[in-house]
Amino acid sequence: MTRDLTVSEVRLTPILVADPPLLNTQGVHQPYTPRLIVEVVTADGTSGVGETYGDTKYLELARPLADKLVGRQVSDLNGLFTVAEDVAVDDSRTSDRLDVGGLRGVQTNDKLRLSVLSAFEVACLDALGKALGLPVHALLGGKLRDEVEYSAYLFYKYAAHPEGVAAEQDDWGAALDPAGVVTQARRFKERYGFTSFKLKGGVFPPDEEIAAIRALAEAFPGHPLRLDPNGAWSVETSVKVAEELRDVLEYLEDPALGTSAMAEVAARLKGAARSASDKGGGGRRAGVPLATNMCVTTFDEIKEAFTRGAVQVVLSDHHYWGGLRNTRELAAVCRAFGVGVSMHSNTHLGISLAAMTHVASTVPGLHHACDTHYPWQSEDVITERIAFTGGRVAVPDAPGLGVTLDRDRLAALHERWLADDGGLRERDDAAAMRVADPGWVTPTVPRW
Ligand code: GKR
Ligand code: MG
Repeated sequence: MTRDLTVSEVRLTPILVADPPLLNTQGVHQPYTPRLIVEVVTADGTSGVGETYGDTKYLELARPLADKLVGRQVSDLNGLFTVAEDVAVDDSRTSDRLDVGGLRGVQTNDKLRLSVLSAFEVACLDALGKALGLPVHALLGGKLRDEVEYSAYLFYKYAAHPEGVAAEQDDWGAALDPAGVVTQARRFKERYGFTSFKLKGGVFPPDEEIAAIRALAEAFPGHPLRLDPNGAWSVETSVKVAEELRDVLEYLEDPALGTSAMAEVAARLKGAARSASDKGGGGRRAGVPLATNMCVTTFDEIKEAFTRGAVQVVLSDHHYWGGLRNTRELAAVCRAFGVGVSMHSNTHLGISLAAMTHVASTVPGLHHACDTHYPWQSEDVITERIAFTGGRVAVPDAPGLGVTLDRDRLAALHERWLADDGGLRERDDAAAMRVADPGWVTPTVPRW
């Protein structure tokens, strides 16, 4: 039977998802974070789902793109990117705003468009896979592994959102010092089996964060550890921290902001390692590798960063790279330059975790556990939450992404979005911090 895979309808559902009070250098997560769920339906009734950032500026791009998709073939993914070129939002709304939490530099229409496109691409792949009876990984050329490893994403955290602010409760408790971070890591290990740990830094003075990493190294000897202050440090501080944690860090993620600063840090670490080995320090590591999800976020940014040796690992985020096929292209470029690849995450639900798992299963040479915020999200819009066993997610072999949309949950989280009149439709970690600390100003220069 020939199926009619013409897109007949695209549904966009903005939602607000509960988020615990996780700290980063910009502030603290708001009690609810916006996400956008995209559903693509074909003429023969097949549907596919995708998920992306849900702030208004993404929604404004998604609406015209949804209209343009109707009448096109769900398999025409390259065409989707061409169609998206005519879709834009008012530039004044995107010009110089830093992306909250991710600090991804200037937000251009191109970057926003790719983040929106990623959800459409994933939804189309899901629908296509269901129509063909094939998992998404098969549409990407086939999985190379049956499970994908994730790391425990540790955050400094308040016990609860400020009193009087509407929020869901969580059972993780506070983590505001090395002992709290170790307790949180133990819980991650007990609940999900993670054996690799990433600490979100840039929150406390570097010496305190060094102490937290040392405490983790002592509690979990030999386990891979990472620290990510989201560019909160000067070059000087970055070099100092990297040298102090040289023996325990798998990599240091975005210690300083931007390619130039990262290139300087990398060069100084290399120089220090060389001079130590000249002085007979044989066996000394060639410097802690630097990873990024902030200075290499588009194909245009690759050349400068790689030729200057600014980063040794790129953390791809399929949302802002424009989807799963672009993620594979990024991985191929990284391979050509001998740069490692892994995955970045922001607050997300199970649809995105499934998409990440499918694409990660197809990337050759994935040597670092991927990041995920998923354990922090107590809510979801799929019928069965995705499980971690031994810190790993089994790669689904069911048709499409292998997830089923829970329409009741989706409707409930959309209701919350509709009811919001308190500014939660835009993620703003600095505003959330000002509720607890009215004098809080988001740092615009390295804090330390
Ligand atoms: O959720 O607070 C957060 C993170 O800081 C997130 O926004 C970052 O994008 O996890 C991300 C990172 O690795 O930089
Ligand atoms: Mg990062």
